[in-house]
Amino acid sequence: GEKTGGLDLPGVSASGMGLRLSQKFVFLLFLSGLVTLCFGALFFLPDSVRLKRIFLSKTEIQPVTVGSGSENDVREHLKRPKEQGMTSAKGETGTKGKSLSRKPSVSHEATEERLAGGKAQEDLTLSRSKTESASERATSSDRGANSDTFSYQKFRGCLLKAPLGRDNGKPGDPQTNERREKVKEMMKFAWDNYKRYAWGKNELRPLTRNGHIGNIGASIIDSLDTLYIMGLMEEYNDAKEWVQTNLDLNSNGEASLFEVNIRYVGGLLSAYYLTGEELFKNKAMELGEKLLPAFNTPTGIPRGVINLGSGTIWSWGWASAGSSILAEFGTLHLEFVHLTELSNNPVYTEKVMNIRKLLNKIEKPHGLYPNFLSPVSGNWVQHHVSIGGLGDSFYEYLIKSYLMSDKTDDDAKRMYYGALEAIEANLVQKSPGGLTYMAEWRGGILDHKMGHLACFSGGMIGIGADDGAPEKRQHYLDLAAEITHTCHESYTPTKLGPEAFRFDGGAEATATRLSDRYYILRPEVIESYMYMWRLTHDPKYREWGWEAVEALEQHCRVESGFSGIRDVYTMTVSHDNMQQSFFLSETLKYLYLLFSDDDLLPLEDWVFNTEAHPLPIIRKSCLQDETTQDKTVSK
Ligand code: DMJ
Repeated sequence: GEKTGGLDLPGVSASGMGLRLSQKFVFLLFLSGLVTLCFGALFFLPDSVRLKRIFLSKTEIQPVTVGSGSENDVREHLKRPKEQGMTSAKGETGTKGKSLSRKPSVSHEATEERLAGGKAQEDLTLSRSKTESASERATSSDRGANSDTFSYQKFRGCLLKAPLGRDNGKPGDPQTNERREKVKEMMKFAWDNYKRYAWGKNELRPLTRNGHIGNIGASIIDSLDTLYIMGLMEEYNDAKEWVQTNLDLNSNGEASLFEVNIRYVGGLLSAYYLTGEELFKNKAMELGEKLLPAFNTPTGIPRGVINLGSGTIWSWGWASAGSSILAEFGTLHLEFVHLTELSNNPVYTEKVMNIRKLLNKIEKPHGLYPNFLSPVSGNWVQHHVSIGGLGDSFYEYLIKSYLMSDKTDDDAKRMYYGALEAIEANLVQKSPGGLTYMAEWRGGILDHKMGHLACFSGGMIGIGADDGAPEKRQHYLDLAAEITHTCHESYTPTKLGPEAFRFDGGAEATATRLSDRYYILRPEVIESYMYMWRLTHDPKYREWGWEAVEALEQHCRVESGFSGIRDVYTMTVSHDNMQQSFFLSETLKYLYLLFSDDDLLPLEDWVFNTEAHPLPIIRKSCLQDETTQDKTVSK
C-alpha cells in the first residue's frame, strides 16, 4: 500500500481513509500528543497503581537525593533518638502493603512443623545459585536484594541445636521455672498495655496511657522474637499482622541509621531466622536497601541520620563538627553481613568492611578508638574514649563478628583483642574499695565514672574469654566477673542502678549527681548476668537477676505498664512515664533466658545483636554441604 509516513495502525490505513499529506501530518501530531499526555498522566497516579509501577522505574517514582558529604548535609538535630526511644518519624503510618494479607500462623508448633515437615514450602526449597559468579551478582543496591537465593531449610540444617531447645528451654528446677513464668507474665503485661494504649506508636507512656512519638511501632518490631521465644503466640501473631499491614518503610521522617539497624533490621532478621516467615526477610531487605545512601560520604563512613524516603543524610547536630559516632557506624556489621547472606548482594558486607578498613588504617591514640570520627576526612575529631555511651557496641560487634563468622573473621578477632588490651592498659581501674571498673578517657585524663551502658562489658568480655590468648583466658573470665560484680554493687538501695556511677571523692559505684540517678529500664547489667550464668553457672547470677525482677515489680510496674524511675536512691519513686522498647526486646528477654535452660537460643548457634535480637552464626562450610539438608528433618 501507499507509504503512511511509518504509521500503520492495525486494521486502519491512513491512506485508506483518503487523507492528504498535510492531513496525515496533523493526524500524526495529534496522536503523538495524545501518547505524551497519557504518559505524563501516569506521574499523577498514586504509587500503588500497578500501571505506574510497570511504566515508571522506582527511582523515577521516588528520587533518592543522596548527601554529598559536604558540610551542607549537616543539619541541626536536637536530641539523640536513642534516649528518646526511637526515631522521630514524621507523618502517619501508611496503609501501603495492605495487600500482603497472608494470615499469620497460629502457634509455635505450627511453625516448627512447617519447618521440619516434608510439606513443600516455596520459601524452603530455593537454594543459593552456585553457578553465578561474583561479578554477575549485584554489586550495587541498584539491582536490589535477590531474596530467591537463600535456603531457609539449609540454614536450619546448619544449626547445631534446635533454636528453642528440647522443651522451649523450660528449666527442670521448679523455682527457676516459676521465676521464668513470672518474667513471661511481665512481658505479657507490658505488651498488653502497649497494645491497648499505644498500638503502632514507638513506645507506651504507661502513666498517661498513650503512645510516645513516632508511628513506626518500635515496640512491636523489638518484641517479635521475645514473644516468639516465650511462646506468647497470640501476641506474636498480632505483631506479625501489624508488620504485614502497617509497617511503613517509606516513612519520610528522619531516622537514626544505628537505631533503625539494631531495632528494625535486627528485629526483622531475628524474626525471620526464628520463624522462616518470608515477610520478615523481605521487610529487612527492603529496609537494608533504604539505609545504603547513608554511606555516600567521601570516606564511606556513614552519617548518623537518614531520611528513609528521600535518602538524604546528615550528621547529628550534637556530635562535634559533623562527625559520626563510633558506636553508631561501628554497630552495623552483624546485621549487614546477614543482609548480604540473605540477598546474595555483596554491597552490605562491602560497606561495613570499608569501615573496618579505615579504622584499621588510622592512627589510634594508645591503641584506643575515640568516639568521634569525621566522615569527610576520616580522622578522629576528639579524643574521648568510652566503653559506655558513644563507644560501647563498637567493641561488642568486633567480638560478635568473629563469633558470628564461625570464628573465621580473623581481622575482627585481632581488632577486638587489640582494643581490649588497650582498654585494660588505659581504662580499667580498681577502686579503693576493691571494685574493678572502666573509667572514661579524655585525651589521657581519666574520668572515674562508669555508665550503666558500660555494664554490658561484663558479658562481652565473658563471651570473648575463650578465644583470647591461652594464658589470658582465665584472666578475661575473672575480669568479666569483676565488672559484673561492680555493676551489681551499683544496684542499691532500690536494687536498680543509676545511669552513671562514680569512683572518686569517696564514691564507690555511686551516682554523685542528681542527674545521673535515673533508671530507664535498661538491660546492660542483666545482660551481663545472663552471659555470666551461661558461662559459669554460678547461682549468684540467677539470684541477682531475681533481685532485679523484684525491684522492677516493686518500683517500675505501674497500673498500665512499666516505667523508668527518676532516682534509684529514693524508695518512694517518681516515674518517668516511659516504657522503652528495649525493655521488651532486651531486659525481659535476657531475664527469661537467665531462668531458662542453656538450650534456648544456645550460644553455639546464636549471637545477640546489641538490641538482643538473636542472629545465627554463619557456617559457610555447612551451607556449601548439600548433605546437611538431611539433618533438617530432625530439627
Ligand atoms: C539499646 O538500644 C542497645 O542496647 C544499645 O546498644 C544501647 N542502649 C540501649 C539500651 O540501654
